Amino acid sequence: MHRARQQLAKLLPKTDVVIELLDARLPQASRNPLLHELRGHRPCLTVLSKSDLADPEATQAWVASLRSQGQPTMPAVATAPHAGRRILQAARQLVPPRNFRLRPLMLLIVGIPNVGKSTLFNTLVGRTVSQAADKAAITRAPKRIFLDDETTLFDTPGVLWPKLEDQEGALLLAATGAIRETALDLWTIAVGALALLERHYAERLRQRYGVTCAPAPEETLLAIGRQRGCLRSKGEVDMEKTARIFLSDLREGKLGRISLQWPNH
Ligand SMILES: Nc1nc2c(ncn2[C@@H]2O[C@H](COP(=O)(O)OP(=O)(O)OP(=O)(O)O)[C@@H](O)[C@H]2O)c(=O)[nH]1
Ligand SMILES: [Mg+2]
Repeated sequence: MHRARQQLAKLLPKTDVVIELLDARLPQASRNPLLHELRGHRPCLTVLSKSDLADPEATQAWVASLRSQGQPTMPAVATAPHAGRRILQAARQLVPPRNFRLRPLMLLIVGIPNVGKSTLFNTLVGRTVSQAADKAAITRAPKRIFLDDETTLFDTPGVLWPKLEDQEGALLLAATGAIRETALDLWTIAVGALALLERHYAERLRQRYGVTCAPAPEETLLAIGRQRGCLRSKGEVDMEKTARIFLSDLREGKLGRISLQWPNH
């Protein structure tokens, strides 16, 4: 991570526009304060990525909230071809006009691990040039491509910040796969995510797992384990297996479009 930070610090002085990807399901937890510091006053376009997995109502509220703070923001599905054109257009508008043939516009895609940077990079380029996969820390070094005579685009490795002090934030990052699972206990991640889901999506949980939310999320998760037949030989719930099933369902959108953070909550 330290290396990734140094690589970014090297590229930023030449950058015209930073395209910062936030996970639309958790825009606050996926915003890296370090990136904010590094980019200084450079123009920045915030892209709420994976918006196809997020609750449309929450995404709309986030876009309005961030824009009202003066931050150019748009939602995107990185895999959709039209997403690329809209993002490029919006980024170009943030730079005063100049002869871009003499000094091409330099765009830098940044964000935490697994947020969809390389997927967006490939969409903007129109073919797969950067490896993308559902695992943190896939991109290891910046990748440059000349989009046309007037535009240079960089994909960069995901950057997290050294101290994840906000416990809830760290948990959300683990639940969506930005932090590798070894960093936090699977059961703890699943219980924490479930506790948040119960606030807005109790009905979805009932529909998918046939459980009603118990007073404690641990109990609800144990009930999910029982319903799914995740049992050990003595009839005890296999906690790790249950947590894995629940987290995969969440990550793959099997619980429907869900947001884990809302503005002003
Ligand atoms: N549903 C959905 N999945 C997406 C979207 N964008 C990216 N993904 C998926 O998210 C996973 C991570 O994507 P990457 O593009 O590799 O993420 P990254 O930010 O480059 O990750 P690192 O290089 O590890 O920092 C992949 O499985 C992508 O298919 C999106 O808009 N919607
Ligand atoms: Mg990548």
